Amino acid sequence: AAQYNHSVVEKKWRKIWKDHPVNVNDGKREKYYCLDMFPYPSGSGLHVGHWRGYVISDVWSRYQLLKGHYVIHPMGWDAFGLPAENYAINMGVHPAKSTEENIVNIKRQIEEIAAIYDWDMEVNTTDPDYYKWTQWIFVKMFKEGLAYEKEFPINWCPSCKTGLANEEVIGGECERCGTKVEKKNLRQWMLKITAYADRLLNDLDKLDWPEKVKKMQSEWIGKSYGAEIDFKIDGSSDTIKVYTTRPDTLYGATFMVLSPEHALSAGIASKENKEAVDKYIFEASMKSNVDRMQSKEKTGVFTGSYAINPINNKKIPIWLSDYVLADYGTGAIMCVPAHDERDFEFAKKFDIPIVQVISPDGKQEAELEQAYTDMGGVMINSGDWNGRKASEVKEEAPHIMEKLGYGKKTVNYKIRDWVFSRQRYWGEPIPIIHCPKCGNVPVPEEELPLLLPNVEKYQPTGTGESPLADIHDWVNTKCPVCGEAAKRETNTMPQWAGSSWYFLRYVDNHNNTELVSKEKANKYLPVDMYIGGVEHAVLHLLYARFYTKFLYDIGVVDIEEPFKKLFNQGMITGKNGVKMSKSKGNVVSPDELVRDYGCDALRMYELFVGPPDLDAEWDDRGIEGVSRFLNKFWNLVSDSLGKDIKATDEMIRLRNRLVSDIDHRFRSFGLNTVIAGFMEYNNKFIDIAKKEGGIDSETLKTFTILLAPFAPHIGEEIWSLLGGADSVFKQSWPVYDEERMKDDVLDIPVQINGKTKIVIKVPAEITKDDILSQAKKALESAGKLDGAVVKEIYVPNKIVNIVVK
Ligand code: ANZ
Ligand code: ZN
Repeated sequence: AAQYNHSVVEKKWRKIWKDHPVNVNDGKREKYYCLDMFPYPSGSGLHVGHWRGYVISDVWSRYQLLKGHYVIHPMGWDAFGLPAENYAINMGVHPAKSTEENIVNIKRQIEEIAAIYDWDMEVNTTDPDYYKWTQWIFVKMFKEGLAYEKEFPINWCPSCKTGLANEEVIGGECERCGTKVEKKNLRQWMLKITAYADRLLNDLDKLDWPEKVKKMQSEWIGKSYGAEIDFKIDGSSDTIKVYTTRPDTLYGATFMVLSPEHALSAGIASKENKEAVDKYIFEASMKSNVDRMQSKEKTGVFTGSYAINPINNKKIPIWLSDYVLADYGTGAIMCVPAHDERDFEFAKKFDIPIVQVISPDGKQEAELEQAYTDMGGVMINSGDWNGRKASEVKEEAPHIMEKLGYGKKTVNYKIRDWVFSRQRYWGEPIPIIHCPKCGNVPVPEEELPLLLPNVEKYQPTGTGESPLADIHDWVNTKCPVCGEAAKRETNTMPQWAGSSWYFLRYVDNHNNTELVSKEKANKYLPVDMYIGGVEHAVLHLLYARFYTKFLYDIGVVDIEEPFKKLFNQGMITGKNGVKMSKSKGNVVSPDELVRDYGCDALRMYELFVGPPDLDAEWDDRGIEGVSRFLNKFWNLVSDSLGKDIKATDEMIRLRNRLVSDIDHRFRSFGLNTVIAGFMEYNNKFIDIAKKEGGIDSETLKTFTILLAPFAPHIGEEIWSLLGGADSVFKQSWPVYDEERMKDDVLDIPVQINGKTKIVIKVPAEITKDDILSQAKKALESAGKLDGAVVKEIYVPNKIVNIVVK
């Protein structure tokens, strides 16, 4: 038989699929929406690591197709934002031009994967027909009071010369370029994501997502219950409000700390302490939040002033320290060194009294070695709370304080409103006009999109204003309300704006009058399976949930959650687990592998390298094994063709087991084990074919359908060789018959010295050892075995004969 020629076969099927797509919406089949996280079109091209996620989603999509679904499997481009702009600046070309070129290039490379993307659904976030709706959402949020302006110190990347959202600062560094983030006071546009904090938290329960990702989101939202307590300042009419999660420890509050930015900090110092306090405030302003949280050694300064602990009227010193953050809680804390680690450290360093108020057994410890942070225990040194359980007092204390008029129960969140403006060129212009008379006025909806104007210089200015500020005839406009001279907002949106809702647009991407029609939204949403990297756990995935909820609230969609199921694929790494990247010089290009082994072999190898959710080290040599398997299966089919082999029981049994095994492994997303299964079963069939001259065509067809999602080209080719009608992808996913998976049962006569004594039932595939021991046991329990056994004979499938003396 002819050797398998992947390049001829793959070319042939690419052409046929182009003319006859395999995934068509006939209006009858149930939809299945399988979404990839869309890429930003960088100039550096795809490597084998990028392939993995796309192969996983394609294999899954084709599986759903064979299961009878109409599969929505779109692709598009997240093309605004810093990467595209930085690339453009480095290469000296306009971002619009480089983005367009990059899209052409990356699309060509993605097509090499042979995925069933529906290119009619393609979206591009930089296309005015698309960003019209990104701007429209902003205008709607503005009208609902969810987009607002605020001046405050934000995270500033001095290298990217732009402000960053909290989510974009990782370990104190810019998520994009790794530069240390600074603070800068800037006027910003904010989105009130905090208004959705509770819904974003509660609805996590509804999602079939990896627990790890849900946990990260819930910690990011960071809901906690506690109390706000007012402390009077001694000799002043001012009070300091603190937020605490441990109101039960109030008797142990032996000092207070304000954040250096607290409204009272600058004025609270006594004469003698003023200079030191001012110096401390200045130094703190130069540090980022993360630096402050992580700094090893506690720093601080005494203000010289005192507060009154409201529960026992004791005078306690007020300090400033940068371990208290300005923008969490109230920016001021009561310090209980006996029960909080940070406070303990601080008290030790500055020699402040430590009063234990909870102990495991109600007894005072001689001296605490470290803070006792356990919630369990009994109150001590706490007036009439003594002897009670701390957990009870914790619940009750806020109500007592409320009655006495110095505290109340509160809820707090870690999540902050979203800093939504960027001082960069390559983004959606924020559609707001600043009118001296009317204030901030949105661009009228019918005038959207507000086009990003062409500029000569798109490099960041570093002044805190975007390059758009220099285009005077664009900036100067008329107020849409009063008609007077007014100025356009010159900040642009962050990259996340376009990616927060793109999955809604795919299903109705040509709609000129609506973001998405209700009809299509209800038919095709939500996303059933979302596949992408785990690095988006709190950024994109949280923003997309927020946008979806907002669009639900204003009646655009009827879903409250965008992504039912989420799968995070592991990374492909170079040698020794190093991330594959151009800068590391360890990139493996798919091109030669496709040329030498074919697209099918590379697709399968991408999955065979390991469990899809774990990182896997790439080694080119492994692809040989997959390629060998494909050739062996090809040869098995070739050798069986035209022989009209009748299915034996053994073939039928193995076929049913194959279907069952593959289906179970598929369903649990064990894609690497599916491929291992193909290899095992193929070898078993090859052994049978040696005996029987080949394998029956129904079995081979079944195998081919199972294989096709992984190796679509060879799947189609073999399907047509086997005389299958239409495309292999128009078939249905095979089902198995539990009964026919079982071994046949045989009645075997058991003889002693040639005379039949009993008959036993055994499976057809029983081994010689097993049947002999079963036969002897059966004889014994029937009391028929006496004398010493001298010989044991098994004639397969026929008879057992035991010779005794
Ligand atoms: C007294 C106390 C006693 C506290 C104790 C803890 C243990 P979470 O759970 O993260 O919400 N805190 C409050 N505002 C702060 C700020 N702006 N910067 C730094 N720390 C702040 O943490 C709440 C606890 O963190 C609060 O409860 C407060 O310390 C501190 F045995 O108050 B606690
Ligand atoms: Zn006006």
